[in-house]
Amino acid sequence: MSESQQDGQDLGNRRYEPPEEFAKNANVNDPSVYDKANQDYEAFWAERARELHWFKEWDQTLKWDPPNVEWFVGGKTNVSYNCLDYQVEQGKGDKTALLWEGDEPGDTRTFTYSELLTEVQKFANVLKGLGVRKGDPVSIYLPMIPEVAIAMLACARIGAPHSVVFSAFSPGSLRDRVNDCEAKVLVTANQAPRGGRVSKLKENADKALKDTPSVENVIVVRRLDEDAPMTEGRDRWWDDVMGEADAGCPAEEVDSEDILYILYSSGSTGKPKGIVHTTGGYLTHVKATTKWVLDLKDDDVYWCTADVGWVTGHSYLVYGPLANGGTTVMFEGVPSYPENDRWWDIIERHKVNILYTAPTAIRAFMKSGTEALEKHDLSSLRLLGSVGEPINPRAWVWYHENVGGGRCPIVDTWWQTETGAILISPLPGITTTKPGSATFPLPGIFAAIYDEEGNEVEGEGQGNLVITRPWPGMLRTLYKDPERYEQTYFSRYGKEVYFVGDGARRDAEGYYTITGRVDDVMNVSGHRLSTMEIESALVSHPAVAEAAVIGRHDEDKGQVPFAYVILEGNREKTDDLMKELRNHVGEKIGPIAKPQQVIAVDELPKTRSGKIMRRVLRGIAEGKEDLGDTSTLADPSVVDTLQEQAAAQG
Ligand code: 7RM
Repeated sequence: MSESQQDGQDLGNRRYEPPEEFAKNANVNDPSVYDKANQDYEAFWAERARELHWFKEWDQTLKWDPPNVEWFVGGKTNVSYNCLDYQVEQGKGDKTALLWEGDEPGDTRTFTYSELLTEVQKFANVLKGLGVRKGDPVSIYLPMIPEVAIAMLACARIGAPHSVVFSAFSPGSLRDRVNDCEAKVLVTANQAPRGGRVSKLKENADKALKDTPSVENVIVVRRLDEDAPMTEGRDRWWDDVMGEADAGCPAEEVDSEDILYILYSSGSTGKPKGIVHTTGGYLTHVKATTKWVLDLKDDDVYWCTADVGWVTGHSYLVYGPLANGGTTVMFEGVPSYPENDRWWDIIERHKVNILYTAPTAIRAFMKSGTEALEKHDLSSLRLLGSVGEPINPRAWVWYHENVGGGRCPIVDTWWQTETGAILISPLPGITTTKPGSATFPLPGIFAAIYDEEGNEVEGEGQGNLVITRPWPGMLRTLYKDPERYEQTYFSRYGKEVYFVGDGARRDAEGYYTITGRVDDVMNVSGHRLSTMEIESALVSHPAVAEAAVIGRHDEDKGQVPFAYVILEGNREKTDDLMKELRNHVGEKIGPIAKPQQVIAVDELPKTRSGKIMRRVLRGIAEGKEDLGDTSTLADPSVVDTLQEQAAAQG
């Protein structure tokens, strides 16, 4: 066994106890919470729900008519009220709710809870003035600026479901999402600065608006003092309508099961799925997990780096922290602008205590070394979070040592757009963590592993991850498509069991490790192999910064593993190294997993949320000319570069 292998294995086998001081002060530090929730999970969630403000209490905690679920049935509440009015009532009016940092360093705006409440009420009145009523979807196509949170909360205030569309999505993606929910109003901005470059957002919106017959009005935020093409009678500037708006708009008393938002999530094929989240259960789950997992406290400055266009931005940048009366940081820019120490500069200047980010970002930092970090005082940090994809042990340990200074627990949080909030994760004051493992289902969450036939895998083992009982934050349906909802999530193992679509492994101590999407499973000569497993074998080699593996069609074996790697900065792309990497995988997993070919590339085709688009890699590996729709890639031009590099090494 080589040194690097031992290293990789050691890392995954390490254990990290919650530091004593941390555990003592943690929001949750009594392990009996697991037993209590196990005994009566409805009562457990009802207790969490009581931490919200309700206009009227519910009559029934849970109504489970598989696959349809309702939580806190008959209860009346309002998300905007909970995030704002309720906080002000508790004396937090002058506390900073939102701390915004713009693309240029030091360009900041802050909103206290009272100020945010005023803006939200005004915008709620603007929407009402445009004829938006309870139940009418509103599309929001805004970058990371305070107005996006204001618009979301204003929708919630009047019971209008919002549909936030990621601002870097193309006009075509925006058009499809607006048309699917038939929004009457679109909220957008003239421009969106990011990384020193400016995108003309309104021009994109206008391209989409050529073909969105439902839209009657467009509100345009003036980000940067520039003009934009405005269509008379349809488009109005945000500042103009806000200037005329009344500052009083009481929150609508909505039903617990009224829709809070629709968030489109691209499935592996065709039409995006409109994931529907409702009010009472969602906020209960999001509020509780922000407090329990992210350990948010009153005096914390909390930074979730996700874009509001993704579910993490909805649940853990906006709703979770505000429902807990916290201070949430929103950053408009990118890690590399103006210098590659921007994040560390933000943490130092704003004294950030909790950082919640994605492994892809951590690996990028890892690749460029620790110099940028060392320039800054990161001692304010006390907890680190990870979300979005499996975090390999080496990145985990790097994050722990270099960002967390060895003192901060890491919560590796597993969840999905569909689950609304975190389901599997450590509780940082209780759980002993192992790098690479999301550890255990949270209290009140019932996960299991099933084999192909639907038998439960007991104890140590591997298979398909499922959730066997409903949870408050779960999606309620796919917008206007209940059949697809049932088909996608509740047909694989029947109507009562939620099929996650991820594989998982459980060790002898019950720790869960997510092994990746089961749709990325390949079958090599009848052997099941996870692409992610091969990827983690590759990234455990010190020469590899990042890896993506696909199953390439093969006449003989059905499929063969084919790997793309990004090398660590100082490594050269030699044939010997490629051979060494193939052997490394062979030794780590077994000869069957050895990639037929390893290609070194400069970049991988990623969506804007950092997920690798394997479909494109498969096409390139199979020499296809037509790679399908690549418009949702963060940078569609990587495709050409990849094709060149593949041809050169093929
Ligand atoms: C929150 C989010 C969901 C998919 C999910 C997994 C993967 C997310 C983790 C993870 C391993 C994690 N929503 N995933 N978190 N895999 N460990 N901690 O990302 O809908 O965009 O994606 O992401 O495959 O099914 S999402």
